[in-house]
Amino acid sequence: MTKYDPLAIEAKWQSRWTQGRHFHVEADPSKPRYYVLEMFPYPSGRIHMGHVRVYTIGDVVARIKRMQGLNVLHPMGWDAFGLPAENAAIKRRLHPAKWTYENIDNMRAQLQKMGYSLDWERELATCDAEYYRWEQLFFLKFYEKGLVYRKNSPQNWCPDCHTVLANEQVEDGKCWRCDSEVEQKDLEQWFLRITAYADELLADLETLSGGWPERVLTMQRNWIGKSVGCEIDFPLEEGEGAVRVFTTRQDTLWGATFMSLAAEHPLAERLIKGKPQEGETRAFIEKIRNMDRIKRQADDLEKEGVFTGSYCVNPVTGLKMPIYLANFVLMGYGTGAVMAVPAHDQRDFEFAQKYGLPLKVVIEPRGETLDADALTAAYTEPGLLRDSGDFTGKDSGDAKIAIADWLEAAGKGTRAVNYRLRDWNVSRQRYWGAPIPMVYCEKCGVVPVKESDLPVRLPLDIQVRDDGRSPLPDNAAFVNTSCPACGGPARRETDTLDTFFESSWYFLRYCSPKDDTAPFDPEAVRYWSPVDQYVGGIEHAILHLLYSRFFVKALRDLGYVSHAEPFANLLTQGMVIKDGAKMSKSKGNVVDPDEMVARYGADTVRVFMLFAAPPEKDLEWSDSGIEGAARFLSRLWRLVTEELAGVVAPTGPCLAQDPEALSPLARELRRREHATVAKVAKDIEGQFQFNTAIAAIMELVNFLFANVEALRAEDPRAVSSAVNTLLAALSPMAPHVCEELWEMIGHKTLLADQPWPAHDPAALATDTVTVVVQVLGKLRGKIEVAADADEDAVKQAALAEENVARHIAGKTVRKVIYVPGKLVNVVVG
Ligand code: ANZ
Ligand code: ZN
Repeated sequence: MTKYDPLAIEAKWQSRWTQGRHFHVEADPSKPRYYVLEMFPYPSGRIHMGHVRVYTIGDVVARIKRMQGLNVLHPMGWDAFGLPAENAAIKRRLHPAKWTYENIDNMRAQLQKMGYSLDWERELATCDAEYYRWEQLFFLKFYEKGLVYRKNSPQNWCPDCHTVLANEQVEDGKCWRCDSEVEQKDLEQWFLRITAYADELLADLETLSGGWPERVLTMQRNWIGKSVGCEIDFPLEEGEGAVRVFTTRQDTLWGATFMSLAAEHPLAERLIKGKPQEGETRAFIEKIRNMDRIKRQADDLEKEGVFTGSYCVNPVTGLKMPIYLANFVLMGYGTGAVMAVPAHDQRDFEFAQKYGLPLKVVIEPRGETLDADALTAAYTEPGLLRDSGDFTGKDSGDAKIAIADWLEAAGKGTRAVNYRLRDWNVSRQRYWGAPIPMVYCEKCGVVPVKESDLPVRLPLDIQVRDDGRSPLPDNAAFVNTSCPACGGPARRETDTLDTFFESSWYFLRYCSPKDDTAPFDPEAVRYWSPVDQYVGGIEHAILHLLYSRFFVKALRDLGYVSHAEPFANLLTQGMVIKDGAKMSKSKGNVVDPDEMVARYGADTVRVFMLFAAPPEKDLEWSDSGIEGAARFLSRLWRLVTEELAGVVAPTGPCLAQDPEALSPLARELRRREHATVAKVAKDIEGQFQFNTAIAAIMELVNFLFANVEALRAEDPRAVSSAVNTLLAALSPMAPHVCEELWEMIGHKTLLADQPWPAHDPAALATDTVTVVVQVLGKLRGKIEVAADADEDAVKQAALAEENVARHIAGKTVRKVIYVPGKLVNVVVG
């Protein structure tokens, strides 16, 4: 008997798998494929338990699919650009490149120790020019197509990170990375026109339903935020022109009593000029401009505004409406103007209360009368229209449609759709990113770099600055270039691309990662795409997933790919927590994977992670839990190498055995063996219930232990089959120990190459009944069938019975009659 020595075993199998290029795959259209991908890690320095969890989940899926005969792509790489590298570099006085590549080496070694069945030959790092040159090409192609443009606009600016942030990267007015208060700053920036795809990004969420968590679909829907309504003109009281509003509630038009504009509204200047309150108004505009967008949108924002001194006219009631500037109206949404309906909109209600503006009720609950003076809050529910001209008495839902029709016919307004989604600002004022391939020429203006001049390499001979500012603008060798159009002196763009640019297409690059003539081989992408199973954190539910979806659609329209959605199925795993909180250095509750692997072995860590919680739930780290997993694997080891030594032969899993020839105990073992395989496959497939799958395997181990003496004596073949099956079924979760035991019982081929055990459904039945078989009324045999076996299965078994078969040989079966649970009569002639 040898001792279970996980570290020795794991090193041995990891090197065999690598040497045999075991998990390397090639596209092969003659084979069905399966692409399983976990979100690639940021090379922060060390693998943490969160990584271990997500990569273990993906690995089990990869291994089981491989055993089920699919050609499985399971790659790994590094999301290697980004701020933390730069910040860490500043702190440690290291070059970001050195820091990043060293981290990659460390983390690769850590991942390899986990025994993941990855095709390491496809490894990529997004900070390599061989990678980012292709996204520079995409940038140029997008530019040609009008999907990239440059714009000066107020941006979210993080003073500590010295860079702009996308809206998605601002959380509660704070930087998602460093928690600093975000400021507003006017800057020239590059944008990707993701809004051109708003409709398709929204519509195609339907096609993902079922494959993606409903929660993520809802978050994406809300983020895209489609609003359907009308644009309506309110003529100015003085002079030409009108204020155009966007409203989703045209049914409340008769109740609009004042107008609220964004402080940045282009009409503001004209409306306030020369009015007595001009000074006060200007001061207000200044104050609002400096507030950040996120705060202006918050529900609990104290509503504030100023009267411009000007009026407009309600186009249906003729009411003279004072025009205000209001802090909650944003210039970037709709038209930057809101027809205020204080009786039916809560923000307008609060505003009206504060500034003593009139309320007019135009919607009432059926059968009730609302008194404007008695309202304590806006009535925002549907109801019946009142005091609304020809539409009075109509249901508000119907009135929306009727009023939109009427406005269009009367030329007073048009139907309009608005999206909350904004174009994606991809400019970052940081060093460690992919250079944006554009130059500025004094003569020609903005000029794209020639495709043949790609990549624009990020210069590595730089000194990181202590204040975090990018060294690129001071790097003359990088900045000074010649204009691709006129050849005259020009300056390079020194902003770099948002790192979400890299992660928006890496899953395509994995299909042919070494291609140096194209971003990817279209044939390979066609074969492997879309990713069948994507696994990653819910924190990427909006950003990364939306950008990737957009990229695939944009690349499709450029002719690069032929599919429309990158990820067919998505699993969002929960966090790993300890003492009720997410593991983090600041909380001091970090458990280091390396330490755990050194103490227990990777198989134990894997089994614990999979067993402790279903994947979408948070996983609470527990020392007793990992001890339990370790005990289970030791028990399995002892069972095979000691208790059943000499009994188990390399028979293969789910051995075909005649149940009648087995003892009752062996028959029960056989039933459990088949039931375990069926359950493991079913629990993992689609459901990812690794915990119940492992529990089923544990039960089988317990049953073998409990009956070991009797089983040894009675039926070694049944025992062999059960143990072979057990190892095959557990191998996706605990691959090393299973390979080792598999080899020890005498197999010459790797377990990783075994087909998934095919269980016999008939073997699952708990009770069997004896059915007599007659041929032309004469008893010719008896068969044992499952009590709940279906008629066809029983008839087939009857015809196949040895003696019966002899009696019908050479004759034509005219009819087979089945009396359930009792008798089969075969009529021949
Ligand atoms: C009149 C009205 C009456 C409105 C009512 C609502 C309720 P969503 O669904 O988010 O698209 N709005 C329009 N542009 C705005 C802007 N730039 N800043 C702030 N608010 C703006 O919301 C559409 C509603 O938000 C519009 O419909 C408008 O107010 C307001 F009983 O118009 B509503
Ligand atoms: Zn030029």
